[in-house]
Amino acid sequence: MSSKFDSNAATLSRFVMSQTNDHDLVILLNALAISCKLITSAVQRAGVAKLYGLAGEVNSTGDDQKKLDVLSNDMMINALIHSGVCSILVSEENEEPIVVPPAYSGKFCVAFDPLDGSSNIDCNVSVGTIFSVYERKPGSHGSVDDLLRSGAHCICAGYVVYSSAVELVFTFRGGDVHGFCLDSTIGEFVHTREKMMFPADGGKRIYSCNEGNAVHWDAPIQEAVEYFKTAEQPYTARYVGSMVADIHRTILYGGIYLYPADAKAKKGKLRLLYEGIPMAMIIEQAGGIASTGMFEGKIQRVLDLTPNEIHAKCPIIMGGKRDVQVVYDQYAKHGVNVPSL
Ligand code: AHM
Ligand code: MG
Repeated sequence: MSSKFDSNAATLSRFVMSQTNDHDLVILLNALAISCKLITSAVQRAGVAKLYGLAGEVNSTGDDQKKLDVLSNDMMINALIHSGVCSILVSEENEEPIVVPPAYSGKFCVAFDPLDGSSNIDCNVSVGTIFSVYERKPGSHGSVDDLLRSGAHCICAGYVVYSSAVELVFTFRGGDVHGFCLDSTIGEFVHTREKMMFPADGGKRIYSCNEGNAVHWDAPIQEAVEYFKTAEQPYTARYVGSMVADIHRTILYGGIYLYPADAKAKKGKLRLLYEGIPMAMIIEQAGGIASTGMFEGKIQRVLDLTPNEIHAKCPIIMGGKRDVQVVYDQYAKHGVNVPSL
């Protein structure tokens, strides 16, 4: 008999426990989920709680920090420290790594952007949280070296999109991508999407980028975007300006998301540890392509990059094979060696 009450709720914790025997990993994902529930509450109550606007600080990358950025960051740091399973945390909002006091220290190292899409906070447009998890190297007590490793070392990555619904998407290294919606009536993330994959036929023809930067792009990127607009089956443009929302739509509907390097930002805008690696792992495990486009003389896979510092940046070209191929074709026309997809 159908009922609005579920007597067998497939919660996130239950799912994680079914996937791993590592109890510390279960505790870690629980702490991440709790932080995201706290952030949900802050985002949803931002107006009444007077949380719009600037905090008066500038973050590690030189961006103005919003009050919600600071609060979300504190929520994540506190939850992760007290989980007892982390030794080092790096956040987009902190210049320096956060070393967990010995009394709480554990084996995981976590990188996160607590509230991605800051420019959208004050007008209630979707924002998100992004995280990636690493294990300490053998013998290490937890240092930035444990995080300054290629994406191949990332053991788990996820994001949460705070939107008309709140959805957490995550994957373990080498595994499927799963989605969980926050059911506010029980305060739990519930398993709603099994094995998320890019649409097999490429899906909707959507390109997503900040075209305000077009004059600074290299010729192949300009030509690819021109192709998207003039192709026999033209693409449509969608750009939220919150990476989490744009990537979530790209996985579900198809298309391509670009934040390329350009003449004024040679490494692009997005951060490798907080945005590039976690999103690349999710995109690839959902059947998509996560490329840098032209970066430091060649086209690279984001997951092959090794950050040289915790706030290192990287260009991003992520999407379905059909659409990333369009970008590669333009590079090939300019004589660049492109990987085969
Ligand atoms: P943030 O972490 O400071 O919010 O910056 C990251 C955001 C991404 O979510 C988004 O894709 C991009 O910056 C948008 O940048 P722009 O405003 O230059 O288009
Ligand atoms: Mg941010």
